[in-house]
Amino acid sequence: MNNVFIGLGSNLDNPLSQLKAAIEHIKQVNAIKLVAVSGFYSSAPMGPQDQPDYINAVIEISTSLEAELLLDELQKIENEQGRVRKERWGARTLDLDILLYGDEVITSKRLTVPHSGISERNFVLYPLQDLVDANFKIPGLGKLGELVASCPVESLKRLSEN
Ligand code: A4P
Ligand code: MG
Repeated sequence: MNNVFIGLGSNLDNPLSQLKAAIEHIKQVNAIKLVAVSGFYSSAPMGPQDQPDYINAVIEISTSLEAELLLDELQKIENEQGRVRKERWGARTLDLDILLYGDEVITSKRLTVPHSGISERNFVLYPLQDLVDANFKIPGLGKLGELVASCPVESLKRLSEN
């Protein structure tokens, strides 16, 4: 079994419900066991500013699926929840990213793991910090605590609900 962290993001069609529905869908996949869910966070959009704020969270799962098969399952769920791919970094009902896949480094046509941009994204690092301690090592990037320390909070807020 592989320990995997998935980043969830949404900024359309009731983002909080989108994330909760995605977690339920992920739980229903046979080869996936849900281990933990971070808090839910809101933040201003990274990238184009003419789109609503995002809600983000990170979950930890345990899975026997190899990385590309896991990506297939996550993309099915994105599609079921009405995701239409248009503009890069544009608004979306659901984005599911494989942040970390055990301690593997993957660079294939379909996958870059650890997910590119982890170290600049407060909406990934802060939720991840809800699930693992500061000494947790991100392959190729160093300790989570150090990444968090050099990534400003800016508009990121933890929602009180949940
Ligand atoms: N892909 C490569 N590596 C991975 C991985 N580790 N996990 C490939 C998942 N997919 C990965 O993704 C395009 C392709 O990336 C996939 O087909 C897969 O083979 P996509 O989600 O269809 O395309 P995209 O949305 O244009 O790009 P991307 O990179 O997913 O967007 P981002 O970087 O996730 O940015 N602001 C805030 N505050 N919060 C957000 O969550 N998200 C975005 C989207 C922009 N601004 C945001 C947020
Ligand atoms: Mg994505």
